[in-house]
Amino acid sequence: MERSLVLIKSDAIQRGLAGTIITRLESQGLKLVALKMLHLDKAVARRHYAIHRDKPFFEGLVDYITSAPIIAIIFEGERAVEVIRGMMGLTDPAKAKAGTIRGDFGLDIGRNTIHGSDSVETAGEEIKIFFSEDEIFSY
Ligand code: IDP
Ligand code: MG
Repeated sequence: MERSLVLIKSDAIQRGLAGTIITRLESQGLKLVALKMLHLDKAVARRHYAIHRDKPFFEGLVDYITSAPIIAIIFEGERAVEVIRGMMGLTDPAKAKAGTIRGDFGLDIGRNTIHGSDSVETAGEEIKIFFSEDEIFSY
């Protein structure tokens, strides 16, 4: 079964949207197999977003994701990566469709409420940043 790493980002935690976002994903049939709340330090944030390290928004992104706690989740399901990306909507909430999480709750491209892995390969790498094997449940 496919796995994806989801982060409920700092802006969503600050605004009390964690439950709403998790409910949307669970209601779609995605299975919660790991979950933790954590306050990222800058080193882990830089590792998670390493692919963007040369972008002009990188330092702002690291500051934002470390500005408040986040919730990290592993969801499991058929085509979980693609299903979650679809439910998230486009990166920029102004362009994301109504009915998607970013379309409905995102404030701007820097505060777009949720991260979801963009490929099965990336999911495998991201999961290792946030979880050890004994934190992932089978049921
Ligand atoms: P994604 O989250 O939809 O996969 P990416 O292009 O991988 O989008 O960018 C990662 C994150 O970096 C975005 O979710 C957003 O928080 C932030 N980001 C992307 N582009 C910009 C930008 O132009 N300005 C500020 N932040 C950005
Ligand atoms: Mg991405």
